[in-house]
Amino acid sequence: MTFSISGRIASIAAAIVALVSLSACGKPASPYVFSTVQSEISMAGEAIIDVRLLHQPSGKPVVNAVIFETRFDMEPDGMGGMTAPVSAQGSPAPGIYRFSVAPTMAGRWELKLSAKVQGEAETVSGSVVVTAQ
Ligand SMILES: [Cu+2]
Repeated sequence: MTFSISGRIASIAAAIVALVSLSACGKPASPYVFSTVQSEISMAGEAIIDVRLLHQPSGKPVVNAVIFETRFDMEPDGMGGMTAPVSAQGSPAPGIYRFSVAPTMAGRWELKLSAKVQGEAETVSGSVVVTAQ
């Protein structure tokens, strides 16, 4: 056996570098991007959030996505535990998904979404941030 100490240190160092770069990369970025049509909503009465879902590589709107999970909370302002009702209102235009929300406090709210997209095995997740005032 002729393992040298420096050789073993080098291989341990290489393993650490591999681990660090693996965690830095994490999950590959999703090609699907959620964005808001307007980022400010009113506290007076019912507020509507229109969310655009885009397949970024092709630049095409994603139609017929099935959004099956939503959460509306104040995480952007450090209040992830403060939630408010959200209900899906269908798709008023291709690639646009409408939600009605009822924010209970002025500030930044995050609408978190999970969707099934045609031809995509994995669930597509994302969020948009709006300011209630
Ligand atoms: Cu709050």
